[in-house]
Amino acid sequence: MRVYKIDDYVLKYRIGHPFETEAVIRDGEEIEKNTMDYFKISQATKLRLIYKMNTDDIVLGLGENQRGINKRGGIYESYCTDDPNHTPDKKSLYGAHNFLIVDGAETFGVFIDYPGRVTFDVGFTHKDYLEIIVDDNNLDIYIINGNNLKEIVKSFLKLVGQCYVPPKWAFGYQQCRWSYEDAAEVENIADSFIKNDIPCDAIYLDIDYMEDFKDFTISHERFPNFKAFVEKMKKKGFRLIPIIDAGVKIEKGYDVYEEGVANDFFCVDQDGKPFVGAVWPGRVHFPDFLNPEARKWFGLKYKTLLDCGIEGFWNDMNEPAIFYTDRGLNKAIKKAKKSEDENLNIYSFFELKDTFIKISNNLEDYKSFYHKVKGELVNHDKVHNLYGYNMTRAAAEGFEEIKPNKRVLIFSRSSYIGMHRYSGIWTGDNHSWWDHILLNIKMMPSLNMCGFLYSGADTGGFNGDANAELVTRWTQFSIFTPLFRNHSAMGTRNQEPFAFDEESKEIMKRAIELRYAIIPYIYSEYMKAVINWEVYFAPLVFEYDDEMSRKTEDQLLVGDSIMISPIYQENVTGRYVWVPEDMLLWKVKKYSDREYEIVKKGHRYLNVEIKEIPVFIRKNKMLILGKHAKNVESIDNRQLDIIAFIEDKTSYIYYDDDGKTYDFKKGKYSEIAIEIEKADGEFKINIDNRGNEKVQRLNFDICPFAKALIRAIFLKEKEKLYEKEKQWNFNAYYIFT
Ligand code: MIG
Repeated sequence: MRVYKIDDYVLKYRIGHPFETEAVIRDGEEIEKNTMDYFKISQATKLRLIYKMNTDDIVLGLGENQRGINKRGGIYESYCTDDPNHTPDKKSLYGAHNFLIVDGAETFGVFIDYPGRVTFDVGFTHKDYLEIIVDDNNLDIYIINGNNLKEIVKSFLKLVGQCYVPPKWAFGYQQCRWSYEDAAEVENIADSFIKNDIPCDAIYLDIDYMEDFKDFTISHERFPNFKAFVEKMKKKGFRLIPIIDAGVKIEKGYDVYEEGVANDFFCVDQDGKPFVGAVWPGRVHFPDFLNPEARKWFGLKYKTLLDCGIEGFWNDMNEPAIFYTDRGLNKAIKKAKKSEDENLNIYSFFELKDTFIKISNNLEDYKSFYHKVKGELVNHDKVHNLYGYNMTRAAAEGFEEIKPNKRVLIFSRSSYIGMHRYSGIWTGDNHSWWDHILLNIKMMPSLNMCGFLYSGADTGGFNGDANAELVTRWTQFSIFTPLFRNHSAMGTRNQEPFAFDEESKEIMKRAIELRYAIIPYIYSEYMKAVINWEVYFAPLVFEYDDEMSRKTEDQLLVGDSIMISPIYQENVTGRYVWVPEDMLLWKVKKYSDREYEIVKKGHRYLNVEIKEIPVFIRKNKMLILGKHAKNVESIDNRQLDIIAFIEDKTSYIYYDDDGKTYDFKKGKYSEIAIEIEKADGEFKINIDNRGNEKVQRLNFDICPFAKALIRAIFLKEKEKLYEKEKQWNFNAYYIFT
């Protein structure tokens, strides 16, 4: 074991000769140390780390996983899996996010940087033991110290690098469905948004837009003159977002296939021949995304679509999902044939059935192909969790080359820590189940802690049929997730906001309008989180240290100013809420209606009618918002509103930038610093405008600890007078009585 000091808070323990995952972006200096902090370590064929937890410890993190925000009581396996049934017993989903934080007697974070299988037994086998089992003895372990959860997360995020930032329009509402089959149908969906006057920024193209499911092709039959269609749709206000799959169809004459074979860009089997698996198009080869040249080649392929005016993509099936291989299929067929004349009983029948079920995503298949890394063959199983990461990295690096300094929307299904620098993720094939709203709520902060800020679930649920109430309540939660996309599977009931009754449509429309109205806040908080190494979604325990807040699983802090308490149960008109400090409650039916209520710290049953979205503004915090428009680019932010809940003093930084480039990395962005102080019943407002040229007026709703609500208006009165001094570069002093 060799130990490296990354900084005062982070130590790296290197064991054996790990595969370079490129999850971490920082190096350290080797130091003299031969014991590991916190964990007992044992090495045999597998490596085990054991930590005895205290009764009151909570364990957070692990990104895309089942169960709670507090991961205690569960067992989780990092081995990226395409499993469309996210039931509570499942140990693996699509991502491998090996970072967790223990908070209690000791508070520390641990990141297991190993790209094969890792098991996290968080008090499952024995309630008091956290045991981490790694299938190998070559890995890096990072231990992150800090005084509190926020500090630990900050150190971790600095270690793994700055999160991806999509174009600003990608914070708008997005509509997807697997089976918007042709141009006419896509346009029809767009027109329905227009007709119903529901804001929307993007419509997705699922696998049907391709020709025979071949990547980087377009079906000319279903999408004649694709480029013109993309343009036409953009004029209407919608971007089209095509899907790209990992598998490349084996077909003579298909350029991607031909080039991949000619250049050895595909993963190989033990004989060195391109490995064959089957997915959508039937038999495919899998690009070897661990090979930088293959990555470059694949990344540049996105140009075909970028050249048609496409500005966003989603990368699917990149665990990689494998429907079958000849090996698995033949084995099952043989078994079936042999069983033909048998009298199958409970054991033999289920064995036969299992053989068929296990044809897909079979471990033996993952063990039977190889990557070429620096001239050496590496078994896929050992680096399995890096596949989706590197497919998506290929895309992002391609974009950077094809469209330098232009933000392109990209998110992936499979991921590993580090991929968050290149893209976002969506959480895969959930169900139209109420439980999956709750799972979505719990997953968001966990993903954020692992760096994945641009994320969201299929709103309304992917598999299965949804009813209006489910889609409504889910939409009312998703308005807060950076990626806000309604998506459903082929063959299920349609679930666009206008797919149900009039009343539900109206309610969803109001929710989506609220989303657009709070984009100033959402974007500002997202960007500040990115820049300052923070999370956008946090569990209450990040801010409040009372016992209830440590245990609250179904309320979240969104950015710095607000708390939400979504409804995730059917047929209810309210729920219990833990209010960790006095807050200002704004129950939104229509965001133009402003009625607030001060809610005292404590337990409370909150009525939440189907029309309502409760937004809690924290004490001494402000929520900034504007008005909705048909899409993000049409939003007029010359006037913004501020809802402030002030006991004594509060400040807020409103961030904005061009929304299109990465210039913010060079410090090119604007801020408006707003400070409100209450003294002797008067409010003093200070506004410092650092470069925002759009906003001309701020309206304040200030709620003090008094019964009466005071509405204050600050405006750029006498525009001309202040022009020379640069608007707002002065202190405004206003007294409200
Ligand atoms: O196995 O492309 O998660 O969002 O609609 C299904 C069809 C393949 C899985 C994705 C889903 C997408 C679907 N894909």
